[in-house]
Amino acid sequence: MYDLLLRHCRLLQTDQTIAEVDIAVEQGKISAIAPHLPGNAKITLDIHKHLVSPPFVESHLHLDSALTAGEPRWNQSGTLFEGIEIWRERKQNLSLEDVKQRAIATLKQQATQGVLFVRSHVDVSEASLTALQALLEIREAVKSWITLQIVAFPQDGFYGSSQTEILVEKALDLGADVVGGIPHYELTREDGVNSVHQIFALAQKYDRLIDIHCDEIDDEQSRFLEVVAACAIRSGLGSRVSASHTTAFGSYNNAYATKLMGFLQRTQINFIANPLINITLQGRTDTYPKRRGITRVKELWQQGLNVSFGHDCVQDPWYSFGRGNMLDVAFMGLHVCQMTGIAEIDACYDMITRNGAKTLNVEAEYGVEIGKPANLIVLDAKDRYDAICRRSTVCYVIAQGKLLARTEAPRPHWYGTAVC
Ligand code: 17E
Ligand code: FE2
Repeated sequence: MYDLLLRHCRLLQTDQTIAEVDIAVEQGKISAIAPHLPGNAKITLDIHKHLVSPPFVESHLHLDSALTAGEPRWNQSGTLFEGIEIWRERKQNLSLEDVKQRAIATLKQQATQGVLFVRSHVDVSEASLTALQALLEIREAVKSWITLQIVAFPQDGFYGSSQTEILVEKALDLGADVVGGIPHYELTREDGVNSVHQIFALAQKYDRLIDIHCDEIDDEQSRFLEVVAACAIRSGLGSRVSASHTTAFGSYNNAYATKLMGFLQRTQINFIANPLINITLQGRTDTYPKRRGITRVKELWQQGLNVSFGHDCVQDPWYSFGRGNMLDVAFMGLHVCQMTGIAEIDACYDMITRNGAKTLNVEAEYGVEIGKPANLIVLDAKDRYDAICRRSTVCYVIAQGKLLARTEAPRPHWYGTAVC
């Protein structure tokens, strides 16, 4: 007797082919997958040939600032830098309860829409480390249904104050999973370069992953990605390193970009693009033509580098919109990056699922395969293209073998007259 049996699934398998199968779950794990499984289960669901997929992976989010749009004021210029200033005001009156309540609301919203793995940056620029404490508690409180990774992120700069470097290290001591940074926002280029070296040293000392906000600016002279690449090559940390945003890469001249691409291929580092946010924040100093302000997603993907898409913001000082839906992210990503060929559309789906799992280093527990934890979602869709095209409803979310959320797909009733 199975704990849970899903009948008539269209399963997106690890090799990306789709198979019509039944899926059985026992003790939180996937115990059988076959075209027709005999036997009974405590709970049986008829999936009606809907798409069954591994869950969405949110590889880049800021949970500490989520759901604060308009507090204390609206971002009028729409720039990254005004966002940082507004957040600096807002974060002066954070409490544990305030952060926890907004973070949990955001995680529930995401999980309901099929996200079961999240990497969140948390600002560690304030001496109290309130936001970090809140997210450490939340990571523990949600672990039976969502895997949360926390990045120690010094929003005001690694050298933003004389204390910040120490605060980043303290955050790692307290249990942050990932070391973060923001080299393009340091006072000088030299500070930016030094911060990257320091981030790698801390990652090695504490045995943590690295995820750097890198070159999130339209300045074609912002070249910290090459520093990250050099450190990754020399340290051998490679796949444990992520470069987030890298929007300046979209503005580099092709001669430099081509050389850099060759170096990047030697690194195995992961790239995270945030299309909803960067199409909105970047290009603000341009008149016309106005840049798209996104990294070279298509070319990185064509070169075989691992790229994922993140949401980045849910209603915060940088971006007042966002409902935590990863299909919205993929939809914007394929527009902004012009990835409209069918293989490219499928790749954009991979960027919100398995590529993100690779970035988070959770591949061992990710994927709908026998023996793995039963984390999966059922979409009101036939395939990856259909899911993105219609931003399909995630009808069932199964987390660690248990039904976590159910949403009915909208079924409009037509009362107009028939046309023919
Ligand atoms: N902070 C930052 O430096 N960049 C961003 N895109 C957000 C916060 C959302
Ligand atoms: Fe970010």
